[in-house]
Amino acid sequence: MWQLYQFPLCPFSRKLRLLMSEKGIGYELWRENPWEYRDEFVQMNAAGQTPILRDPERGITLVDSRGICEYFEETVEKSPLISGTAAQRAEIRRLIAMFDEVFYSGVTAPLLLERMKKRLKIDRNPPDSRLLHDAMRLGHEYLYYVDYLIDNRPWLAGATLTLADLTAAAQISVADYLGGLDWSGHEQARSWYLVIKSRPSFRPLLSERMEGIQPPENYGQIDG
Ligand SMILES: N[C@@H](CCC(=O)N[C@@H](CS)C(=O)NCC(=O)O)C(=O)O
Repeated sequence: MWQLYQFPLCPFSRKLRLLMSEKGIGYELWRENPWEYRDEFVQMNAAGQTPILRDPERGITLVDSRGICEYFEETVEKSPLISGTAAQRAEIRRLIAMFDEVFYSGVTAPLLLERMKKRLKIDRNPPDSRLLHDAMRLGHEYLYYVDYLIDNRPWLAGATLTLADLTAAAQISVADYLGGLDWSGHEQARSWYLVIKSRPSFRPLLSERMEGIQPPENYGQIDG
């Protein structure tokens, strides 16, 4: 059985959980707070980041969500999530990079800092309202971009559900948990997100809580 080292609000671990669940791959959750730099954890991943995926029986340790997702895409045929022509696969990967890199650094990471790490005293610096404001404004811009994509395609990267949808939804779900997204005026983005939230793969994420931090009331709702 795979062991996934993660904490509830790690968007990269969420993406991986969604992919594994869509592909029917079993795993158990192992709680890891990367900021504690546990010796065994840093030995597994010198970068000191979650997620890490481990199968002790087979002696396999995989690190970095993108590499791990590609590993399963190559080894598990069920529910392909990076498929189609080379151009279509490039589009899927473009959106994955956009949400994993730009959305994460501009929206999710500052929200995690201000609304998780500072509240839980993991980071002892004073609150920075400017940082929070900029992150929320950028989040709003991204919801416009999702509106635009969904105006033109059924799913973010094209005709079918792909890893681009799971990646975007994983990042967005963490920003939403932390109260960082204003959905008003984003009907297309909202309807896309509701469809993803309703999938069985998403349900366990929605019911999970980070200790000491409660999400807004509508975070777990799947009926609009
Ligand atoms: N490129 C990595 C990024 C992983 C990452 O940034 N993880 C964050 C948690 S969301 C982390 O472990 N940060 C270290 C910390 O918070 O101390 C991946 O895709 O797995």
